[in-house]
Amino acid sequence: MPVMGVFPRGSVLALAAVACAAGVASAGTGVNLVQNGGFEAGAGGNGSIVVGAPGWTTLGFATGVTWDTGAGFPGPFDPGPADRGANFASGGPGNSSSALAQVIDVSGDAALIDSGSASFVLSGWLGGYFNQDDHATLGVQFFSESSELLGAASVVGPLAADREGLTGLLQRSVSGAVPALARSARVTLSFQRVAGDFNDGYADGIGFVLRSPAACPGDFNGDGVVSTPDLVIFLGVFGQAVTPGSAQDFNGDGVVSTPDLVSFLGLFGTACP
Ligand SMILES: [Ca+2]
Ligand SMILES: [Ca+2]
Ligand SMILES: [Ca+2]
Ligand SMILES: [Ca+2]
Repeated sequence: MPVMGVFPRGSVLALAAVACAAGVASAGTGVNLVQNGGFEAGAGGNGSIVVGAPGWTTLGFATGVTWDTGAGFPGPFDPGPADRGANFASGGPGNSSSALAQVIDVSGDAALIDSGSASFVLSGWLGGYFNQDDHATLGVQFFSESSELLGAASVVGPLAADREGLTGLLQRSVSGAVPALARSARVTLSFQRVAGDFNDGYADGIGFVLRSPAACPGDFNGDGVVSTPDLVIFLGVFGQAVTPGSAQDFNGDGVVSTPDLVSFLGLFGTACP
């Protein structure tokens, strides 16, 4: 956004430091392991005040902003997630580079990961302002027990041309294999300013999902068969936006819809191996 108010520098730094607790989520497959991926856990700010984001380590002036801030920020009717809630994250005022990061403990899935068959889907709604190329980049790094970097992946959010010059957020994702011996995954949202004073990299709806090909697809309640209770669970999220890679989102497009129903019905009545 082009205009910002007075920036209370001292208090901002103190608040950003307080928000630095590293997030640790319990591991599991088919569910979003990101803590506060929608930035709804804390009150968003108005862009001029840096409030950080609970669950995320704040590097620089990255901060949550409310969707109803106005003043050039993306609003409730601009491109963005259907379930956008009250807040999104931005790069923050008066800086060219900032980030939010959290560490996810995946040691609970060590056996699956070390078998070499675990995969991941990292996703998020990323965006920017008007005709500026300010943008957000979403990445993940995998570390061993001894903090050795084992692998990484990232996806760059849309630039102005990709957004057709519109202020807003578009969904992006990257997927791949989880390296054997990985015990933690560090998810980082980096915000880069290219134009103006405000760092208008924006993000919302961040997801990191582990997937296991050996699991029994369609058996959402884990009782070994794909049957009516699983159908009830499926219908409970039908038509909804979900984190790409969630168990009910068979084709990984971030919404539970007819193609997923076709996949589910193809499994209905089967027993798990
Ligand atoms: Ca949100
Ligand atoms: Ca800007
Ligand atoms: Ca079942
Ligand atoms: Ca789907």
